[in-house]
Amino acid sequence: MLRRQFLHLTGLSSTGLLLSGCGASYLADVAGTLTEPFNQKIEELLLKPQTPVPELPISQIEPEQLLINTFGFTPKIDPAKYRLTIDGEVNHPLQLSLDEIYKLPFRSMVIRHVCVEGWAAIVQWGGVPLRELIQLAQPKDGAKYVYFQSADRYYESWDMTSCLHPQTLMAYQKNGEPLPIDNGAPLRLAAPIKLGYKQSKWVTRITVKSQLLRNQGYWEDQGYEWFAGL
Ligand SMILES: Nc1nc2c(c(=O)[nH]1)N[C@H]1C(S)=C(S)[C@@H](COP(=O)(O)O)O[C@H]1N2
Ligand SMILES: [Mo]
Repeated sequence: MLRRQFLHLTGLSSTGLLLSGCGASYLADVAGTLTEPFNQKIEELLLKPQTPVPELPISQIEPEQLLINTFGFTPKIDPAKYRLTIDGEVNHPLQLSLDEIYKLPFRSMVIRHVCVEGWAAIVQWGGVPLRELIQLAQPKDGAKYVYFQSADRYYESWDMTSCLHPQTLMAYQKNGEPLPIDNGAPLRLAAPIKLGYKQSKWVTRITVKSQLLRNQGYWEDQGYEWFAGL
């Protein structure tokens, strides 16, 4: 496909999605597939600098604009008993407590959260970059996708490249405070490179996979775009 046509499709996909929900998902899927450099090894991906999204000043945070968007129930998680499982196509499957997660490298960022339902909010998220967790588990060659299971039975899957992006966080802080339960405590995905529905709250399990099969995501399985890049 010509680059011009491709850019046209990409442009269509994001505006179309914002205006009409799942209406443009077919075109978006085509564009998404073309942008995924899936044939690279993890080590190459980790070394390759990915373009960061410009971050915003703290003064621009919009605490009232971030609407709670929870489609099922709000799970009650005991922080002392909580464990994050990382498994699948990895050499070192692991389980981490919150205290162990809090000791890992910390990053915070002020970015725009964009929900497909037509609202957006500037938020500060703080937490551990997902790439740190994935590196700890040591994915095998051919690991291209990552599945996220949440305590409310929400589920998602991402491409590995987006998971290794430096601004993809497993967040435990919002606007400089401990993450509220409604926003996904103790641990949620937060990234400026994907639409809101990709950013799972209450994540309990991260599973690395070589193939993208069924159960791609709670909204994706109802017709929404899988890549959902911003
Ligand atoms: N587990 C879980 N994660 C979820 C959702 C959900 O219902 N359950 N909603 C998604 C949607 S559509 C959006 S826009 C954001 C909203 O995050 P917030 O409620 O912290 O504003 O969470 C996403 N992650
Ligand atoms: Mo959303």
